[in-house]
Amino acid sequence: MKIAMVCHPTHGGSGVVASELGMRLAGKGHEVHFVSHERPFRLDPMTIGVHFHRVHVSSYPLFRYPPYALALANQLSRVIQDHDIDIVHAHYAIPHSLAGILARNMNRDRDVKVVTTLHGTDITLVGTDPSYTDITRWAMEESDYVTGVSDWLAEETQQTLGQQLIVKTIPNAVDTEAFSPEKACPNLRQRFCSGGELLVAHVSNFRPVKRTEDVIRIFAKASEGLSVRMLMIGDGPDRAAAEAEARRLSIWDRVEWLGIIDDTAPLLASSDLFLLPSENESFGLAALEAMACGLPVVATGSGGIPEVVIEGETGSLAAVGDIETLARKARELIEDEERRSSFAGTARQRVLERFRWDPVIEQYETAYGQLFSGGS
Ligand code: GMT
Repeated sequence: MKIAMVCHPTHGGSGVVASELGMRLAGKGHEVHFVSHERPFRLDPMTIGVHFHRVHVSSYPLFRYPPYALALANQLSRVIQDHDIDIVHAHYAIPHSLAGILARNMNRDRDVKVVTTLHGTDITLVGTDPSYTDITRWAMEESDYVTGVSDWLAEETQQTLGQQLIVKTIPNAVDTEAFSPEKACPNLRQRFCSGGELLVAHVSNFRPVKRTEDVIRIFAKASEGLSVRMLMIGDGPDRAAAEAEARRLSIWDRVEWLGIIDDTAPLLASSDLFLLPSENESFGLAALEAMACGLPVVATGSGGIPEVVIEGETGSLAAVGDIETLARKARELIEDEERRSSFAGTARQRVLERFRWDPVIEQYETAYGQLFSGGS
């Protein structure tokens, strides 16, 4: 099939999932055209069968807000015509799904279908914002097929936008070779903890939903009196507040602020524990990548996280903002090497059994096929 893939190109789970999906579909003989304002960071330009089309957004004095969605729809329409596209697969509802629907409707003489994959904040934040609720609902109704990355997100979408919407759960997956305990790098460990301390890691875009200050508070409590260091990977609006919290709690010298890193696997695989105390995660791809590297995860049990992290088996869960419990559970894992290594093994095993790409690709291919065989 010929697929136009639309996604956010920046660091974030939805762009990663779209890129990995597109490259794997191309590997199975599909022709995949990515359409975005930048090349997605995980998209390998050398992949055979993958193409990239940049969206150019012109700015005019009358446009106080340059209309990206329209420039995207215009570029998508061109790609549909030039490459005889069968499916526009939009990752994230607004504006991607909407632009896909516009482009499809601009080409009514062709049989183009729109598949929308919901990733989380497109429903939980954007979809619940009164400025976007109605248009998000309309985009879902007009999509030919809607998927969500967890059962929780599928149900949340129905509750937010209407029970009549059909949302098929297709979970995220991870490259189990790229994210593997084998990526551990002794030099990295030495660089961050020359005295043989343990390493705790966090990866995110440091947005409010990630509760980055809680990461610091949990680490401070969990590591009190112990030889442990923290790797903060990523960047975003709450970094300054998290840095201030680290100073306030006098743990500044035990935290490394690494900024945005494209390949996090060596850092994760060289660490011992992962923290994800988010307000909400529809899925928690960052936790899945950590588990694939053999890390136990201490996280909030919010949203779709319990579909990924199993309490008492691959990690520990507690309520949002419950620093005491999250820190206690993290400390238990730091202090108990046997428990930590048992969780680490089970985490990797769970990823291999439930979150590999091959079956996920098949589910997307089945969805695509149903659209052209009259099924739904
Ligand atoms: O978490 C973010 O801020 C990034 C966001 C995105 O759209 O890239 O991540 C969402 O999609 C990921 C991939 O499906 C999920 O693993 C994340 O849980 C989800 N984020 C939230 O729901 C907050």
